[in-house]
Amino acid sequence: MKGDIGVIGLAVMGQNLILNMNDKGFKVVAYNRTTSKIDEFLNGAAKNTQITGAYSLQELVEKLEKPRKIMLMVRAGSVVDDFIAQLLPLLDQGDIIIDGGNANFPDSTRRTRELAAHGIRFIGAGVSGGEEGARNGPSIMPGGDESAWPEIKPIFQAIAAKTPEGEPCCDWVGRDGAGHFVKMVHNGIEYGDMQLICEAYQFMKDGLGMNADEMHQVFSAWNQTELNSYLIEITADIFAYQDDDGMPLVEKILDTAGQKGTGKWTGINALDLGIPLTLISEAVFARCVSAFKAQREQAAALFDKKIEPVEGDRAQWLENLRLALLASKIISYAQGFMLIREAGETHQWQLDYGKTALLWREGCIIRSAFLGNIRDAYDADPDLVFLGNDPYFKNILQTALPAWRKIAAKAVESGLPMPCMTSALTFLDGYTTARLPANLLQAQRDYFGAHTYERTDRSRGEFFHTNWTGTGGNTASTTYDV
Ligand code: NBP
Repeated sequence: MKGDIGVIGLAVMGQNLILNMNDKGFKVVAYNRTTSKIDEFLNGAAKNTQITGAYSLQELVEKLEKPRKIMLMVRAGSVVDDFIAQLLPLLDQGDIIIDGGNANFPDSTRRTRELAAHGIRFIGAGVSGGEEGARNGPSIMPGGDESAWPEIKPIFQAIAAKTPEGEPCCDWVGRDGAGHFVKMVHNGIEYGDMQLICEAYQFMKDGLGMNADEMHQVFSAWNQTELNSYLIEITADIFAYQDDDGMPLVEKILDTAGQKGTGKWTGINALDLGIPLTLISEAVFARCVSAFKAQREQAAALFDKKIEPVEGDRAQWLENLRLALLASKIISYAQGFMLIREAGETHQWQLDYGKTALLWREGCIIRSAFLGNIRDAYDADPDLVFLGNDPYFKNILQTALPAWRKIAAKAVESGLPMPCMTSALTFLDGYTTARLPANLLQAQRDYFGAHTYERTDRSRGEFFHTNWTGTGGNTASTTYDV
């Protein structure tokens, strides 16, 4: 009997995906560059299963049913291109290569096109959920050559996480790099969600003077509200975790955050596409600031920095904080979906926003009840340009606004850094302001650079230049949008 699918890469993700596929009745052939890991796997976690091994790519190809499906779960980047180059001479027309790693989406676009020229179908599939997701049901975001989707759909939808209604958190996203693009935005949103929780934590700890046990109680309670999500749940757990000496472990962890680049890619894409992805970008920068540990310590001493305690009714502050967190989270997702919309239109991916929210509903790090509401919002209005315009989300934002402003103001007053909650509020204030001061900005641009402006009393598209000083000329610069 030949294998249904081959998986290359036996690190944490590959092994767990293979075991998941085996559980669902698929015959998997496993390969790894360091072949000793194949034996370790077959004699270990894969013992007494249908999983078989291949000790060369030639053997792997021979052991697979046609059209062959080969999934790469290896380090992203050149390793993927190297494997593709080695596989190419061994494959037949119509065979399928899937990259399940964290590829940058332009690479998936390039690979789809390069492989299509050789008659090989390429799928770039974002996989989220880490080790636990891979084993028990990840969120999978496939894009690339759509003709390959029906071939891999039964396997991918079987192993994927399921929503409470039983729908798989895996469906076709779009052609070329669309799957990896959506995975990238997912990771960006993850950066935002995590930073928002961290800002709430600092407000509680340094502002309200709460201890780990109290914060455990608050996050556990918040997890029973609209904030119900995996990240809030694990945050509650983290506060309950004690080191050997009985002290909360979290307080012994160095406050410098790492990052692997997907948040940065999301921010870069937003700038390229002209989308105000302020919250996720602030979350990336917050990690950058955290990395300046030695500089921060020096500056803290130099400025004699103190955080003023937050006085008043603690329960009321905590409810304000919960609402500020929820409202900020809505803005983060609203901005993320603005980016997805713009990219979809730019690359003509024909994305389905509601379906995208459903892909993240379970299985991944940002999984939450909230994503079900986003899906409902796009089901009600597939052309929704701003998530906050949906009645459900608008109602939360409007209800939360007074509390959110109090939290932002108190944080500024107390010296508590709160880049994401405050920038989210500023974004909403800007987005809901019909007349911004950009008229002055246009005047400045025209004054120094003859960049021209449009007038409120003339139709759009008519451009004017003024000789502001009487000494400049009347020649305007070329009109362009940036
Ligand atoms: P790693 O990203 O650590 O990659 C390990 C695999 O890559 C091993 O099979 C290793 O083979 C192979 N590899 C490396 Br490294 N360099 C190679 C080379 N020069 N030539 C051939 N093979 C090479 O594994 P992972 O953490 O399981 O992640 C797999 C993919 O999934 C990555 O793209 C990752 O970004 C993505 N991802 C990871 C997670 C997670 O939580 N870990 C979540 C979601 C997505 P060897 O055994 O011979 O060294």
